Amino acid sequence: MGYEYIDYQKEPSGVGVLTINRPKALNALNWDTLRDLGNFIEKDFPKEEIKALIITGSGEKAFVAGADIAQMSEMSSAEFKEYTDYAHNVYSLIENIPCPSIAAINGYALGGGCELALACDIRIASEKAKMGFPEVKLGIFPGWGGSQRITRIMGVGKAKELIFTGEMISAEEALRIGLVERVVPHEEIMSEARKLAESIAKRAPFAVSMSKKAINSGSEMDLQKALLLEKKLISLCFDSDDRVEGMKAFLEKREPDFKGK
Ligand code: DAK
Repeated sequence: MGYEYIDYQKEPSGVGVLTINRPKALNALNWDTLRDLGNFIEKDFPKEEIKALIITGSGEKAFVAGADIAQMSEMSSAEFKEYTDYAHNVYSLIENIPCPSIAAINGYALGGGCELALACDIRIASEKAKMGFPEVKLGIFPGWGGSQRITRIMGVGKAKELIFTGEMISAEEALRIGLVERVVPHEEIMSEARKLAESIAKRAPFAVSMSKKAINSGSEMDLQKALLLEKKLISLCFDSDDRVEGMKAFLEKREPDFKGK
């Protein structure tokens, strides 16, 4: 695949591990890194094969320390708009991959890095992680989907407190306010993320994917429309080979052999 700033590995369990790899700058997303991430997700991510994707950062200190401030400071308004449009698109692509995504937050997740974690379905943080939106210290605000995704995840009041102050919070505080789902010892971040990904990978992939769609799309609709969507998607699951296999395996008291269709 030949990417300079990301690594990707598929594991035998059907879990993919995507690592943002620019540790010298705490994995800050400059144009090249963002482009590698975008090209990979759009063109090379083997979505038919992968049952859960873990996204993490390279090195001991950071998940992603945000957009690249040095590069941003030199941009014209037009370049800044292009950078933002591109980032919006990449984060939406990540949010909408068919399988669940897990952010394994192994250190700083700031600004655009915290927004990347918010575009994932589930967030697990190392106890050493620090999260926040320092953008207002730089004269901008979280504009890669952050100001919108965070309010949907943890409510308007806390989102405003984090965004208006620009303060970093600890992993424990992130857990308390619902910004992450779990906090684990630093050295166990990848093993815990893998354990979670592998437990998802064992389930019926089509059903997991449809449940993601029902939750993501349904949460943007009024309840009646969302219930109609749920009915449509559950019917698709009922007609799948995996549903036949899952129920048959239960009755035969054996493990199911799901094919993802
Ligand atoms: N950009 C570029 N380089 C960065 C960086 C970043 N975000 N974060 C860290 N680095 C670099 C440092 O400059 C340093 O490089 P050298 O000096 O070694 O060459 C190296 O990484 C190590 O960092 P430090 O020496 O600073 O490490 P410390 O442990 O002392 O501090 C830190 C770690 C994470 C507290 C600190 O590095 C820091 O505060 N970093 C900046 C974090 C930040 O402010 N992130 C948010 C970036 S703004 C938009 C909307 C939003 C956005 C973009 C557009 N639109 C609406 C258009 C997104 C904005 C952001 O994400």
